[in-house]
Amino acid sequence: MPADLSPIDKAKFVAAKRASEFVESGMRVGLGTGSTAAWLVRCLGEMVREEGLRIRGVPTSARTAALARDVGIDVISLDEAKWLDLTIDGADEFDPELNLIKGGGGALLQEKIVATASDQMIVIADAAKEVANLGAFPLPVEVVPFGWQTTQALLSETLEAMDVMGREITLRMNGERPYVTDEGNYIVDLHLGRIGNARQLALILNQMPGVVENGLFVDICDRVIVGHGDGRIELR
Ligand code: ABF
Repeated sequence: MPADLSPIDKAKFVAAKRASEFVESGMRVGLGTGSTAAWLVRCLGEMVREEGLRIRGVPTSARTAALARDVGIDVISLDEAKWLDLTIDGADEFDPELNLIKGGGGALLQEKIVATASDQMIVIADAAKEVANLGAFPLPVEVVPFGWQTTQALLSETLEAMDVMGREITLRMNGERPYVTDEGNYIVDLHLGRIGNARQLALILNQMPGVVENGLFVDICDRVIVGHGDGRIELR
């Protein structure tokens, strides 16, 4: 374990390290985005360099692709891989049914495509990500820039009739400009407070014109590895 890690980084590292033990030579592995997933990429890179691990990695963002190449992982596209044996990624929240909110890192579209194209998805997370109900973390929704304010207004109308507490919708910014995803889209964050029915909300959101994808991962995650600041890990 790297020296001088803060408790939160130690929690992320131990979860990532445990997840790396599920990776075997010959696998096509989806590589997540975010600080916890970055620890996984570093762990796998060390296994490639020190133990001769042979894997092909499919990144879920340009920044993960750059890190994976830096540490010596053979990076291929999802089209080259066609299907994945395992995807390991972070999350912003997970509930008792292992439903997730993801996208705080702005990579939800590629993350959901890659996770869905995998035999198994493992989430690695520090303990603070575990919640009884999803929704305290603002739900990211990827929208096309064309008419995004109209899309925002339609989303607002839809939320009026939904089982949610809050209805504020904010455009994610990068300084003075809108944040732009790897696909050139915008992200709006839905400040819902509590989501009563994640499955229903996910379906309704994706039917709306202008919406590309949402950060609710329902029935996709198979296992969560929870890391704690004292080095303990738990499996869900
Ligand atoms: C990524 O990891 C995103 O979907 C999610 O928002 C983020 C969590 O970031 P971190 O691991 O830095 O807490 O998969």
